[in-house]
Parts: sequence; C-alpha cells; structure tokens
Amino acid sequence: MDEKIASPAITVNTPSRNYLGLEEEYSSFKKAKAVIMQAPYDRTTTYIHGAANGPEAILEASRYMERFDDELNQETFKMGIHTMDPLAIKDLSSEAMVDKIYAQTLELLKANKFPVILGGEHSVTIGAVKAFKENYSNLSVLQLDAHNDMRDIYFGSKLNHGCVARRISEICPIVQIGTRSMSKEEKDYLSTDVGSKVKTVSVYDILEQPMWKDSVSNSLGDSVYITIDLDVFDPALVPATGTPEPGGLGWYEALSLLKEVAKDKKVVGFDVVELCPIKGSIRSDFLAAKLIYRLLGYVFPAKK
Ligand SMILES: [Mn+2]
Repeated sequence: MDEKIASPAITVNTPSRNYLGLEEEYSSFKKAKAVIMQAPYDRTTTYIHGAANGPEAILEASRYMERFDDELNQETFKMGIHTMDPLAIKDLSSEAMVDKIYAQTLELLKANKFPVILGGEHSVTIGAVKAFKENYSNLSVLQLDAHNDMRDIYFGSKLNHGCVARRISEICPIVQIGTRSMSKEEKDYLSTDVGSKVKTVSVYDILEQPMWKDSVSNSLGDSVYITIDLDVFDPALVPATGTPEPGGLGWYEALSLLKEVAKDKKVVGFDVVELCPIKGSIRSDFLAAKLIYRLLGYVFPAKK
C-alpha cells in the first residue's frame, strides 16, 4: 500500500476544520461511528473550477448549525463524528487520486467506520465505490445528480467527472435520481442491453409519476452507497455547483427520498460532491452541511 496514505488513527484536526466544531469527546477517531473524509479534487472539472474548496466550505458552515436535529428529535452528533485532515490529492492524476480514495475508504471500512466523503468533483466517488464493493458484495449505488454521467470517455479521460456513473455501473447496480441533462451518446448507451440495466428516474419521471419513490427502493440491493451531486437540487437552492442545471429537486423532496431509503435499506456510506463555493453566498454550503447531518440522523436514529 502507498506509504503516503495517512492512517486515519493518527490524523489530528483543529476545531475549525472539524465538522460541527465538535469537542474531542464526540470527534475522536476512536469513539466516532462516522468519519468524514475530505477529498478536495477538481482537476477534471469541465466548466467552473473550485470544487476542491468544497470540503472546507461545508465544514465551516457546519460550525454554525444547531447540533439538535429538530426533525428527528435527537442529538445525532453523540454517535461520534470524526473529521480527517484533507487528503493530499489536489495535484494527483485522476488514476492516483482514485487509488488513494480507494485505499483510504478501505481502511475506514476495516476500522468499522461509516465513511462520509466530501468532494471535490464527482470522480472522487469511483475509488470509494470500489472499496465498498469489496466489503459489500450486494452493494448498489444511489446517485442523486442533474447529470447521468454515463459517458465512457470525456476530455480524453475515463475518470472524468462526466464518466463517474458509467464507471460505477461497471462495478455494481446503480439507480440515478433527478437527472435532466445528457448527451446523445449517453441516451444511446442507456438504450443498449447493458445500459438499460441502469435505472434512471429523471425529473420528468418525478413530475409525471407521483409514486416514483417506490420504484427506487425496489431497484436497490440490500447495501446502498449514496452519492449526492449537489447539482441535483434546484440551482435556486444550491447555486454553487460547477455545472448547474435549471429545475431539479427541492429540499423536502430529496430528504423524503433519503429518509425512505435509509429506512428500507442498509446505507453503508455516502458522499456529497461538486460543491463549488461562491464567495459571499453561503446558502449552498449550509445546505450541504445540513444535508449531511440529516442523512446521518436517518441512517443512525437515536435509540428511543
Ligand atoms: Mn452532476
């Protein structure tokens, strides 16, 4: 294994770089159930760069959130949430970056932690899914995204952020939610025998089929990794993404889906990617920080 990969057991963090600014009691690696991995990478981003600044903006916003979850009536942070120092991946090739995230995710799974990965661009998900698949043979991936990301190669790379779902579909089943932008190549691929195994619930399906959520759980395996590209949300809610698309999911719409999936399935980890912070506009950072907390609460309901 690459010796440069820091053991999570020895990572240190200062309160300002720590999700929710949690004290040692709730943020030490040893006691934490969930571990936040910062993956600041945006080398293959195609339009606006800046996703590498996403993890830091999410952590900063999280410090101003209430620690009490008023929907769930619980203090989710008491499960223990550790924040690792950012991975040193900024200047790596996509291949080396994917390898590093794969190795680091494996380490967390071996340590029996629940990984939460903060992008960074969407290609960071590929290494994580490879690691999860080794631990969960019945893994499937739930992708929330404005884009299908089904290109085989984009800008000369198979690991471009526009190819992430295609790579995941080569590892395990994948269900896509909220899509509303694709190329003709992707449309044609999704119509092939192989491609049609990908379950796609576009915004048009959501608009036309009131019961769309039921089909999602039925299409997923028992163990589910969730990857949330923040551009799945209406850009009015989340303007800070590199490739915003008009329309998209609302806050409560996304939450009710996540709540249902967390109830029906074993959610084994998740990522939140593609936040591309805008100076002076914090609503996207705040939504991302709160989304992570709410989803952790859905996955780890406090014992009543
Ligand atoms: Mn996207």
